[in-house]
Amino acid sequence: MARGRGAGKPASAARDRRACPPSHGRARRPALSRNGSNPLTPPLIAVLNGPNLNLLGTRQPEVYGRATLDDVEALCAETAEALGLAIDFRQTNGEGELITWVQECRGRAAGIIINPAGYSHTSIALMDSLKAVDLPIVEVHISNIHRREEFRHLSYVSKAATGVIAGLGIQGYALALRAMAELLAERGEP
Ligand code: CA2
Repeated sequence: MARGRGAGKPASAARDRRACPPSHGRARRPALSRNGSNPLTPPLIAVLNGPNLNLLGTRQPEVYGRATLDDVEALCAETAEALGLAIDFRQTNGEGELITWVQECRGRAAGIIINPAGYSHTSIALMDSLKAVDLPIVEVHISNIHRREEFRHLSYVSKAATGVIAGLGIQGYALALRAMAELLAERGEP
């Protein structure tokens, strides 16, 4: 079974790292109906994290802060619950795996929040996959990529994103979930 962050480690009982899992999965996984097909089921938001974000909190605290990716996941889970959303939070170091997860969101998730990390600045393939899903997409960067090295100023992913949040630390993820709730409401989704 493909698994995201924590490969080889037991996954948290409450949160599965696989985005948009198949509907025959374990009981505690969020149900997969999207777009209000079942108004009692919270819309599922895939929160996808790219390479090296598993290292958060271990190095470069002056750039990325001291929070770990587990802290980010807990923040997202708490925020999503308050907003009536379900999340599927994952991290991968692989470009192909990230693209596969994006593709799997089609017809299963109501929206995508993505911190593509280094692939933001390099991956036309990831951009293409995001353009193909036809879902609201919020791109998040913990740091303000525009105040950093020039090579970080261009994000191909931004060309596919509905909106971008950068430079607000891990609170950017919570803000992205709030923005997603608004985007879904505008679309008439629960
Ligand atoms: O600011 C962000 O969220 C970034 O997406 C983070 C990426 C970077 O390549 C982007 O330009 C901006 C880097 C993620 C790796 O994070 C680390 C954290 C701690 C130690 C080492 C890497």
